[in-house]
Amino acid sequence: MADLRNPILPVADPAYIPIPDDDTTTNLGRRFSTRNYSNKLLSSLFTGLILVGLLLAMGNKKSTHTSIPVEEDKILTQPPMSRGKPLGVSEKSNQQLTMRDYEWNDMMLSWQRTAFHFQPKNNWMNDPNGPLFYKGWYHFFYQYNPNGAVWGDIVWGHAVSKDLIRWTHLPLSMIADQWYDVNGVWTGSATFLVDGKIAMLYTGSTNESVQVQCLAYPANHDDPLLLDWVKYSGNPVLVPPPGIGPKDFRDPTTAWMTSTGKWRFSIGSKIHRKGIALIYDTQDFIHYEQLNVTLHGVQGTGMWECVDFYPVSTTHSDGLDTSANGPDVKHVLKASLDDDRHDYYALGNYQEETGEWVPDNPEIDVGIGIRYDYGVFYASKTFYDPIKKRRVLWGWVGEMDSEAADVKKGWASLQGFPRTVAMDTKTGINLIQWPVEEVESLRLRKQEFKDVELKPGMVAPLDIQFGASQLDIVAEFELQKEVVLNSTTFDEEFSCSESKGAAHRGALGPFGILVLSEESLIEKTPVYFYIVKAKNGTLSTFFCADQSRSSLATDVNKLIYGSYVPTLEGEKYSMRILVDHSIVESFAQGGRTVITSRIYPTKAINENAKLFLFNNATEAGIKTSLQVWQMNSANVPASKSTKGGPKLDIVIFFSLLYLVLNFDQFCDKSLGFHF
Ligand code: DQQ
Repeated sequence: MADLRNPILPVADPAYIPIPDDDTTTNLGRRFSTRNYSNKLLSSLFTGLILVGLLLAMGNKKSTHTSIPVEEDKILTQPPMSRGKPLGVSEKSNQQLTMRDYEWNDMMLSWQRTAFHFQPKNNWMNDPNGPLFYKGWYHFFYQYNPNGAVWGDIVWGHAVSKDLIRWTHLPLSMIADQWYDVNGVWTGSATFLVDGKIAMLYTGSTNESVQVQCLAYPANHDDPLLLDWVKYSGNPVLVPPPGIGPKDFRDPTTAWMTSTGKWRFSIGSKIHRKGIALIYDTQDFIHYEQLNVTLHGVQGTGMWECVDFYPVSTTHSDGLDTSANGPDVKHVLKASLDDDRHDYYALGNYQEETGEWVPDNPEIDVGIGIRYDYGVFYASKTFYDPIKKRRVLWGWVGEMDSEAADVKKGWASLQGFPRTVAMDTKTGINLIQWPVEEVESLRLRKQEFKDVELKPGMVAPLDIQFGASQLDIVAEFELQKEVVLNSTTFDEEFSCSESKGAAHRGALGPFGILVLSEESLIEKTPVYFYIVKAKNGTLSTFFCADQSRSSLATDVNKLIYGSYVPTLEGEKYSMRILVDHSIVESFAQGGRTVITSRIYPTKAINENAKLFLFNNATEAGIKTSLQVWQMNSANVPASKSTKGGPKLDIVIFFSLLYLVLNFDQFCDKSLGFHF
């Protein structure tokens, strides 16, 4: 029987013990794991054998399928059922798609799966949760539906990696088995305590869909894989305070240490239309004191989800521990806006005495200014990596196709490739995001193109020898200087999303790269710069990605994304693009502006995916140099099953790994048998 006390914390009576459902009372504080000693081992093996048999039978049956059956001429007359909103969380379905279902075939759908982005083997995934580094392993937890490819039945998935690229998927770490989280084990964050132990705070959606905060901790801190988690017997540790709606209280941040030795953290909320970050102090993660101020709030921004709060150095690009403070430090406040499902951040100063954070520039405050990413990127979370002294950013990249297609392919959502995040010490007004350096270990063959010149209106194919579905592209562009100086075509206003995309011609742009393009350009995704010259001669740079001609399919979003990107005197226009099948991540000017796109071509797949350079400016020619690497695959191919369930060999492998790693726990402890 597990010890009901919290071993990571001083023993204390819970401040608040709500009355649980009758039938769950006896479960309080028990470990999730059902495995304990030898009788459990036997039952596990027996169950495993049955499972193996079942999977074998399923596998044999599936192997006769060559393609996924498609329903004839199905017209979507109704938008898909709303996901999330009724339970008091942001919309999780792609509500904008009411068009005719496209007839996706198996080849197109299997191409969409990625080679080096994090994704579970099947089913639905959303927010990153509690990322951390522990005893040699990067841990990644995430919102996961084990029962299907749409949002619902949310629990915590778990995977580990040595390099943030090659992941080993582990058993679920937390399931919805208590009255206080039976409607979902929602988003949470990890805090390392002074003695190196971990406190995990997460939001539970109760049996009445009230959002409460709960404490969990590793059952065995000696286990580097952190396989078992214990929910604190006194959960929930926090309920919505007076004045806060029962469905407006979620997603605790990582806690940071104040100078008085207390832990402090934030929880997202709103009051009417004002998005706010509530703030709490605690010494033991059991008793909490709400501060009588908020960390921050912005009128008109609606509910703040997945708040993140962390320090950045103003003088160097190394990351800082979440508790760092002092001179040469600014604090980043990020909120995920329930209203538009985008992640907004701002730089500012944190005043520890009052607990308030003040933006450097109130005109670009949280929710009304800068975004991490101008494409698909939400519910993000950072963690401090003490080994590489960097802050790493994870973000959920949802689907932009139809739910029907997700169900057919058996999975939905990706995580953005992990990025280091640091203050841009050159501009002082924005962050820099960049793929973690480990991505370079996936680079295979390289092709280089030097000083390629393109006159206005030209498109040039790039003869890539290794296919164009898995690439790392680094490119630099120069505009003809004399044309830039002498042009009298002024273009005061520009917006990527309100333009005609890459077909919107100006004197000095657009120019860039067509990724995932079919030979005849019937499908293409331009990633490009557009330079605006104002009457006073100043230049502004925009960085855009145009999905409008990316697919012949009728049931995918085809938006045009992008924003302004700071470009300093003398800098060339530079971009880096990671192409990984249906995800394209584009970084401009060293990561000052980032765009993540989801692309669902019907023709520009496999060997038909090509790369082109283009210059659609009307006046300026461009000169380009680029390096293109073929990227290796880090991911295990998906299961063919659309219903879920990992592949048989993987089940066996991980079952054995699981048994070996936990062998001591299966043995009779009285024999003192330990490794
Ligand atoms: N996702 C979780 C919530 C969070 C939302 C539920 C953001 O905790 O607010 O899956 O996507």
